[in-house]
Formats: sequence, C-alpha cells, structure tokens
Amino acid sequence: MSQSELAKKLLPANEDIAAENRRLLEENGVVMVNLIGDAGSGKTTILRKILPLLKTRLNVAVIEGGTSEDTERVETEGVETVRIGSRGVCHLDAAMIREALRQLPLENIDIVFVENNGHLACAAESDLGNDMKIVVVSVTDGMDKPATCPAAFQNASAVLVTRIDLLPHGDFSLGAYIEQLVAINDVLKIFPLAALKEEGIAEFSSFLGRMVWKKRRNLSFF
Ligand SMILES: Nc1nc2c(ncn2[C@@H]2O[C@H](COP(=O)(O)OP(=O)(O)OP(=O)(O)O)[C@@H](O)[C@H]2O)c(=O)[nH]1
Ligand SMILES: [Mg+2]
Repeated sequence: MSQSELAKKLLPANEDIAAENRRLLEENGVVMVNLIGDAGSGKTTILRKILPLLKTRLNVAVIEGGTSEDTERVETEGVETVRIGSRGVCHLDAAMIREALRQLPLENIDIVFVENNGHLACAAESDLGNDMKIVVVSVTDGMDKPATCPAAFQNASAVLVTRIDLLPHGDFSLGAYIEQLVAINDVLKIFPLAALKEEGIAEFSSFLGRMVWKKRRNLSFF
C-alpha cells in the first residue's frame, strides 16, 4: 500500500470532520456561512459592509482564509476573527475549520462567516460543515460562470452578484445571468450588490438575520 493510500485509510475523511463541525455548531446554535468566490470577486468588501449591520443585533465571528490584510480589514469591524494561513491550498478544508472553531467562544456566537480562498470551481466542492454556501460572482467576470462552473451554484443557498455599479460600463446582462442561475437552481436566493456603495447590503444582511432566527427555532432554511 502506498503512503497516500495508507494516509487515506488512517486519516478521517473531510466529510467526517465536516459532520463533526456541523454537530458542534448545532450544539451551540451557530449558523456557519461558507463564502466562496474567485480571487478578487469582492468577498472581504461584502463582509466589511455587512458586519456593522449584523453586529448591532447578533454576535458575529469570521474565519478568514484570505490574506493578513483581509484579516485586518475584518478585525477593524470589531468582530471575533481567526485567520487560517491557507497559502498554496486550493480551498479551505473541514480540518482547518475545526481548528479555527476551537479558538472561538461558540457559546456566545450566533453566526460565523468563513471567507474561503482559491478559485470558485475549486471551493465549490468544499464542505466545511457549514449551513450555507454563498457564492460571490462579479459582473466583471462575464456571463459564463454559471455555464462553466454549474456545481458552484447547484448546492449553494445564495448568490451575490457584485459590482453592479459597473453594469453601465460593460455588456453584462443581469436579467440573462439570473435566468441562467435559476435554470441551475430554482431555490437560489439572488442578491445583486454594489458593495462599495452599500447597495443590496441591507437586504442581504436581513436574509442572514432570518437564517439565524430560523436556526434558533429549528426551522428549515428554505
Ligand atoms: N466597483 C466596485 N468595486 C468593488 C466592489 N466590491 C469590491 N470591489 C473592489 O474589488 C477589489 C477586490 O475586493 P475584495 O473584497 O478584496 O475581494 P476578495 O474576494 O476578498 O479578494 P481575495 O480575498 O483576494 O480573493 C477591491 O479593490 C474592492 O474595492 C463593488 O461592489 N464595486
Ligand atoms: Mg478577501
């Protein structure tokens, strides 16, 4: 047996650790959101804009898979933040999240965001034990993401279509994009955002607040 085959037999699979994370979050009544998107799609900007709204009513934490600059940008919003050094990995895995969750006071937290890293196609496969996978796509990335990476949208709860402030400067059709998304997954929640201008941020934050409310009452999310 090769070393990698042996390691596969001995080490718990990602799905087992994800299930363990899910149990831990369940016990503590914490919602975990796995935020995925291509590099530079706008993940940290969105986090920075929703955190001030959410933290007025909820206890929020962030597990940051981005750079140390991203971690600082999130920390300035005054929420519990754990950084995962993820340089060189394709996406975060459940074991990394388990380590990060151990550093958080889960009994005092309502919602924890994971800023995943890597490419959308890569991160689309990752199960961290999260309640929701939320995909960030930018209008500057063109119209073909749903066609080239349908898996990312098939098992997502919501899609944030960001940089809509730039729509007048390109040939991106928001209506046609939404049609493609709905054809892949007709229960997707879709939020067009101009994060820098805070457009759509209140609506997305309210949606997250509702998800926490539902989890507290053991209601299904959708
Ligand atoms: N015009 C415009 N620019 C935006 C918007 N959101 C983010 N940006 C800009 O896009 C750039 C990248 O945004 P980030 O939030 O750092 O993206 P990210 O996905 O966290 O990037 P990585 O962590 O490096 O993968 C920054 O210069 C932002 O100012 C938006 O809604 N409109
Ligand atoms: Mg970032």
